[in-house]
Amino acid sequence: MSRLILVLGDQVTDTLSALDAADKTSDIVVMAEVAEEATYVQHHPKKIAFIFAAMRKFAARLREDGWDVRYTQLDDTENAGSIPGELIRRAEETGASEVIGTQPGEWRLIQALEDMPLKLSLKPDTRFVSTQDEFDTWAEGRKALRMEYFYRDMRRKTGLLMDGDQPEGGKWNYDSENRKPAPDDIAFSGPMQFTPDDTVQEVLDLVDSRFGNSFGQLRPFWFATDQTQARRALTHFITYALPRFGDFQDAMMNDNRFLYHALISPYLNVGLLDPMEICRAAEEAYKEGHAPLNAVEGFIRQIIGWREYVRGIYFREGPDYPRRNALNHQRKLPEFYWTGETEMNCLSKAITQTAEEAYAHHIQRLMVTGNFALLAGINPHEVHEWYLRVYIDAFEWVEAPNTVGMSQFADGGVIASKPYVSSGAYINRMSDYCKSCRYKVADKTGPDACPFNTLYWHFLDRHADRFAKNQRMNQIYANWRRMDEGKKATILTEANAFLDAL
Ligand code: FAD
Ligand code: DLZ
Ligand code: SF4
Repeated sequence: MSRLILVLGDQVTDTLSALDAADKTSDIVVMAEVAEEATYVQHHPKKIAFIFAAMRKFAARLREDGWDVRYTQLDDTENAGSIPGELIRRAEETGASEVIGTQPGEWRLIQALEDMPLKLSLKPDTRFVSTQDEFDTWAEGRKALRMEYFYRDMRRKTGLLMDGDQPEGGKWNYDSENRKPAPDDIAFSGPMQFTPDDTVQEVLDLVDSRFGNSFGQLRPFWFATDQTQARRALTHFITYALPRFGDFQDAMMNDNRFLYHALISPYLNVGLLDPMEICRAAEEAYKEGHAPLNAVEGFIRQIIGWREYVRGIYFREGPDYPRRNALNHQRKLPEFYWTGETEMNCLSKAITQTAEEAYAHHIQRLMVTGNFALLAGINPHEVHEWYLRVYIDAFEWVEAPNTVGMSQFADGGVIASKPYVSSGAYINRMSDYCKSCRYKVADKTGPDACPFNTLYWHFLDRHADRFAKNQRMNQIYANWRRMDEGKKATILTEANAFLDAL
């Protein structure tokens, strides 16, 4: 009897474990655009369009390859509205009683599939460098789960940038060379952009009519939506941007949204690109003398280090992870996260860009929107939902550890050894945002003072019980204690007034 092979919107990969386990001659592939996945949070329209287009093109490829694919479009009248609903409908239609899938990247969907009245077999997602067992074995018994040590194991496992059993160049990590401030101009013209073909146009019209009122702009839409395009985008990045990627990895600019970043996370996360394919291409660029070690090591670390590590954390920590709130932050997300209308130029730029591109790079996410939310004590679950909604690459397994853990410290330090907070000085050092801001980054108090400056001390003061004993924060707390009492009182009063007005 035939079985149903489930392929989800972020599983559009030929080598998917569910397809590997299937028999092309008798099994039936099920793919479905469903309201539940498109609305469990109100995704950015670009994200929905990207996923639907990639799904439609992948389904066409599977058909060409001889698979029987039952594909449901969002506006099909018989659409059951959810993945389990569609599987049940297809089971009735075909007489199949068993479903084979690849483990979804979200606890919510795993649970929903397990609750279905159909026999289910979920295969591990093999599109990662490490397995969950490997991660759990690494994590077992460790006092702190620091990414750096996991990353070294991944270097040893893959052999990437290894010289025998030693790291290439003698050091594991070249991050200290990757913190150059914003340059005057950028020689890279940005990621490769694709003109929407007929499939993409059709999806754009559908998304416009159904989700046109969600946060963010659908058009222009230029993302790659199939493997061939994604590979071209990768080659473009390796050729033109990778050599400078490291230098300006943390920089931010008013007039350049992408700097030397790859913009490959959406392609990687839905499976149009494979992590090892990307890392080997980057390593090759180093070996050929095309890109320096600091750039290539920094880039590879993001993929076999951070990306694999956050996935391990998500599945190790369990379904309650996105609800954690270790610092008991309860303030509502300010309205300007949806409009970009704030006089704080850094936030306005990062949010406006997010609305237009469904993309902001790591430091914009961590040290602008994330930093502000943490300093202001915004409820981390609201922050988590915001990130899950607004970015084209956002799937819970990767978004939640980055937001709840790394950015908001809401997991109490599972990921970060100290909170990622900074005053305006950091943003000023790494960007040109402050030059065109109504606030003065040099002012610590007063009507023109940068709000990050007062909020920074407010955060440290209100969480002194937790952080003052943290060795990595000793110096900062010593500075706070040494500060004149009158100045401290002014800072806290002004921060409170700002928060009250939010
Ligand atoms: P580059 O800077 O060019 O890096 C190359 C690749 O490395 C990325 O494509 C990505 O696959 C990987 N990578 C880099 N940093 C990380 C990281 N911290 N975790 C996992 N992978 C990483 N990334 C997502 O893919 N999805 C998310 O939903 C997401 N949410 C985030 C939320 C917050 C609060 C923060 C601080 C970071 C988040 N990140 C997320 C990580 C990172 O910001 C993005 O991966 C990166 O900006 C993607 O752009 P890029 O392809 O140009 O990356
Ligand atoms: C994100 C998303 C969206 C918007 N729509 C669909 C869809 O209609 N059908 C589908 O199979 N997958 C979709 N996805 C991706 C899923 O939400 C994703 O597989 C889970 O969140 C697990 O990562
Ligand atoms: Fe942001 Fe402060 Fe700089 Fe304005 S002055 S851009 S609010 S850091």
